[in-house]
Amino acid sequence: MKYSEFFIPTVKDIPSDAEIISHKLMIKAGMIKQSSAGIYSWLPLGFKVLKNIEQIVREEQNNAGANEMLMPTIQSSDLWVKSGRYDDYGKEMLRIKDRSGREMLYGPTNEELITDIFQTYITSYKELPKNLYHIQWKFRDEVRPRFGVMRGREFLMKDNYSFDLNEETAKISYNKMFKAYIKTFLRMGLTPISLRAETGPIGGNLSHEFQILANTGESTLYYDKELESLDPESLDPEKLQSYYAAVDDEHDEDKCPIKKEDLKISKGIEVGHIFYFGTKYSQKLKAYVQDKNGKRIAVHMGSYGIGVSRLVGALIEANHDEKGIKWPMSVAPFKLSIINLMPDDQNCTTMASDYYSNFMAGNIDTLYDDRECSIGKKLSDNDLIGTPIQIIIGKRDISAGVVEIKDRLLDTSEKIQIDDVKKVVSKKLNF
Ligand code: 5CA
Repeated sequence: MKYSEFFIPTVKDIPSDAEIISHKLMIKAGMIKQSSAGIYSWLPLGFKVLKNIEQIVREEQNNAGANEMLMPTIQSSDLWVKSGRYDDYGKEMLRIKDRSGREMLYGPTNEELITDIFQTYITSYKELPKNLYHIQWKFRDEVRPRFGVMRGREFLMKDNYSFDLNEETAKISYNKMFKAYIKTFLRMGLTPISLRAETGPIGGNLSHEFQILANTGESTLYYDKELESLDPESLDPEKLQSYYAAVDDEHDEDKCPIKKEDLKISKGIEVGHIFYFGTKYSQKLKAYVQDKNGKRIAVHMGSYGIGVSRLVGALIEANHDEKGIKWPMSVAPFKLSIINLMPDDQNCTTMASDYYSNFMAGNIDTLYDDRECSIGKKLSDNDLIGTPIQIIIGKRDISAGVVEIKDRLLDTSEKIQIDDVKKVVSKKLNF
């Protein structure tokens, strides 16, 4: 993509209600525009990151055997009345009437709808287990939407639902998802910390929350240091669940079961939450299957959520400096910027175009900064939007036979011989 053709409305003045760094940087980098409280338009740069995150989430769900589908955002109230949550959900639920006066709502989550789909088609234990998910917008009329996309009213969530014959197999499904979650966050270059959690309005008695470490996070976490060095190839959910981890109001120094030298204290942000709630919804919504003996029994269910749009903010909280965002390679909107400092100079432009076509041909998402603007603005914009690797092409460098390569993540800048540039950059990009 040529910068001159791309729409990145970077801005200098940040609205005063942007309190946290990710909110400020998302506005500054032209990623989002608020439409009304807690509701945002995703501008091209923000949308690219959202899609990259969504794709990692999708791949790990598919790897774990979950089926992708899509349920509507608008639901009828009927199933919610049956589950008993139509009243329980209170003001957080956005209620709408259609032209015939039927009560509808903008879904805050999908336990009811998916249970109804399940019971329509599945009647035998032979078809279990099943795991279904979608990545869809949700609406929760939060009392205080704040922190940009981190606590929105409209937000993108990946939610899936597992169906099993009994508690034992339901726990296998739960642990599969647990593992998929850790892998998902590790792929994004984050450090996930899993904690036992409250179940709240979703219900049930087994639940884990997934926080990621970020110095500017809202919660304070106390946890076993082992949780910081997980190997994605050998994750054992049972073992991970046995490590100590607690949020500050649950942590008691005197009762903490691990040695002081093994205890770490860091800030975190909740990005995922999983629940096992047994037959809570299947009983009320009649999701029964026949077991081996022909007896009809209610299926055991779990639900699993990842805040896809929240992750955009959380990733920035975990990866930024005073110049702007530092995207981990796996989610970066552009992996490489080619910055032509002198578009008027034939040598600079020939070289920049050559690198651009070379890396685009290699399927590297590249931003070619071909704008007619000051050198300072070019450099600061590319740092602000956080491109991990930047090739900086200037007239004086070319005369000296070199090109500058900046690594935004390692915070290094080196002058590389022109002939070596493609090799060095390809290595950094892993391609
Ligand atoms: N039905 C269950 C699991 S599918 C559920 O709704 N769980 S949840 O309420 O914990 O939400 C799942 C994830 O969505 C949270 O971990 C969080 O990352 C994200 N989330 C929840 N509320 C918001 C919000 N207001 N803004 C942005 N993300 C949110």
